[in-house]
Amino acid sequence: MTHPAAGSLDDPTTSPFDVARAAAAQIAEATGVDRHDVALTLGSGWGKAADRLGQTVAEVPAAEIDGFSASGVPGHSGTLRSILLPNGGHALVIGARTHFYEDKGVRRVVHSVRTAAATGAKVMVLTNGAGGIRRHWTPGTPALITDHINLTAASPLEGATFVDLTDLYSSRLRAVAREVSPELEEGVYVQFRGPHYETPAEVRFAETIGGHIVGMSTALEAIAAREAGMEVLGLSLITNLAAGISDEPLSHAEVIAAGKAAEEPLAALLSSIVGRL
Ligand code: 8IG
Repeated sequence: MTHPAAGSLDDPTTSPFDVARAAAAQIAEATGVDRHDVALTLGSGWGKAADRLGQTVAEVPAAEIDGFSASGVPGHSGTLRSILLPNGGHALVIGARTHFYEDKGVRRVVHSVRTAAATGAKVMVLTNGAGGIRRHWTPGTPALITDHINLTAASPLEGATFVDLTDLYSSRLRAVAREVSPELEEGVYVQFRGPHYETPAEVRFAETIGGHIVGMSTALEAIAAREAGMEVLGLSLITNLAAGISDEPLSHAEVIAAGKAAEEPLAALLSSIVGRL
């Protein structure tokens, strides 16, 4: 079966939801799985969790699916995987994230989330590697996102689309995560545009306005997930203390190393959570 081209995300007269529907149809065809129940975007440090979730049914290079582009960040796999969960459900694992700082447009940033919704997913699990503001957080600490502050000055919503963001990071799903890991840290995620890390002054600002975690990805995706009617679970891996919180300068190598070291416990945490969704 072939699917009609839905048009380009770069064309403002094309509906991004039509492109997402076309992408979902392509995923169904490529994986043989008609509907997915839950979708997960795996950020830095979270990649290994995919292997723990269940049995991989199919893996597709994201670049073969409408609207996706090859990953621009080392440490992101660039594939979409369909996994059969032990409970019989189907998980779509998104290892390809487009960041706002890539300047490909916010439609591309949230295309994976809209596509996940179009595959039928009712729960969107968003994970990331991020900087930590709380002083007791050491690199490798996972944290539950309780809310966010979006400092990108952008929105994935187009036109007069007024979407309520109360309880965006679902209290039901947070309770599930805390059942699995009662001591799980938590905090408010502040999204900056990046790709530079913050200055120490910007980190003090983020703390003053109520933030605990600084990152470059998840807030815009969460908004699109809510618009699409999905329940959102957000998890950060604190790979580094935010700039100025410690005396250490930040390095991408440090971020990758902290992610690698945390892979095993994160995989165990995430698979336990997904098993209870
Ligand atoms: I990994 O310290 C990672 N991502 N904004 N700040 C921001 N994003 C990040 C950081 C950080 N670490």
